Amino acid sequence: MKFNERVFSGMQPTGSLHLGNYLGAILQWIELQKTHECIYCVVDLHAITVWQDPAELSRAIRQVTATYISAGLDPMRSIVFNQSQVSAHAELGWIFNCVARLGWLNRMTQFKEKAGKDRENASVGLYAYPNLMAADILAYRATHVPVGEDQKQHLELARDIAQKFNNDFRESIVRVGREDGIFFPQPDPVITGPATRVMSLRDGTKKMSKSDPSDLSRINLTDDADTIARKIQKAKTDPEPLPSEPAGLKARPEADNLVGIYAALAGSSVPDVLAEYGGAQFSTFKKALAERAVERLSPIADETRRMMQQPDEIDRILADGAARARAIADPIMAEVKDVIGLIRS
Ligand code: AQP
Repeated sequence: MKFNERVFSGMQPTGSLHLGNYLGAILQWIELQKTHECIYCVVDLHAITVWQDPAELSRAIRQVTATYISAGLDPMRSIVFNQSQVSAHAELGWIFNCVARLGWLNRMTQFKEKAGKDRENASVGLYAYPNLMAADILAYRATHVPVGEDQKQHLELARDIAQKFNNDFRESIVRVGREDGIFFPQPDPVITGPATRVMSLRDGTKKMSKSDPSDLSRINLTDDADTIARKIQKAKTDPEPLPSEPAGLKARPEADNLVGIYAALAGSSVPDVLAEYGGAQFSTFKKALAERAVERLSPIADETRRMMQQPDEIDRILADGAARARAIADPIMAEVKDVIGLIRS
């Protein structure tokens, strides 16, 4: 069966969204909503795989929602909601815990990074996180998932889960009326943002991340103009001037990262940026980069702050999105239960 194209993606309310989230994912989300049916989720059930302060979690769910909309997502056109309001995610997540194999999850590098040395003390949820992510996508039979580079492995796992479910239940899938025996599509990652892997401003070999203890490592989408400029000014660099060709960025991770960010923000390319700034000192380049970043990002921060003054309006948007999401996911979940042989009311 040919599945209709449908886009799903989400972000965790584990802190303020940052430049990596914006360039790696949100910009594609905005493009895709012009041409596709899109479902954009605040994945709060993923957030609680590590400890979250309850009051801060509620605030972060609203703030991520406000940032999505301030950055350009249209909640009338796209479905915008938080994951825990739609029970299909948790239900299908459990079913996928029973489909996925331990060996598959043992290979997930993000779990290894996030659990670190204290693996025995990590939550079971953190380990099973990729199964819930597969459920997020497949509860809507989504076919396209715009993400940053770091999510590629999880997407491959989602494809494996879809395939195994289709194989394990083939006869039953045919019995419920799907003659080709294919129940779930194999979702495709869309990793085409202007900067699919934005690195930390303090260490060009580490991904820019919400959970980095140093706030100087990232530009938050809620930072004001002065903070953005200060963080760029303090960004780690090396003593050499900028090269004139991309080959000169090799083995210079911090320079590579800053030039990539500039190109992405300016809608230009790395060779063009180097043609303009080759030979320049970082002090000059950082000033230009800060101007670009402030011009692009501070309107998002201003609008997010304005929206956060009206939490009831944000909650209304989330409730409306959740109702529209349930209208898609609930019939699919009913069919999943029929396929598995679970009795439903
Ligand atoms: N540095 C990055 N560069 C490009 N894309 C990125 N993404 C995240 N960081 C970068 C993309 O943003 C989307 C949402 O990510 P998430 O909120 O689900 O969590 P994450 O990937 O784990 O991001 P963080 O910032 O590192 O969060 P914490 O620290 O809480 O784990 C995804 O599409 C991701 O690829």
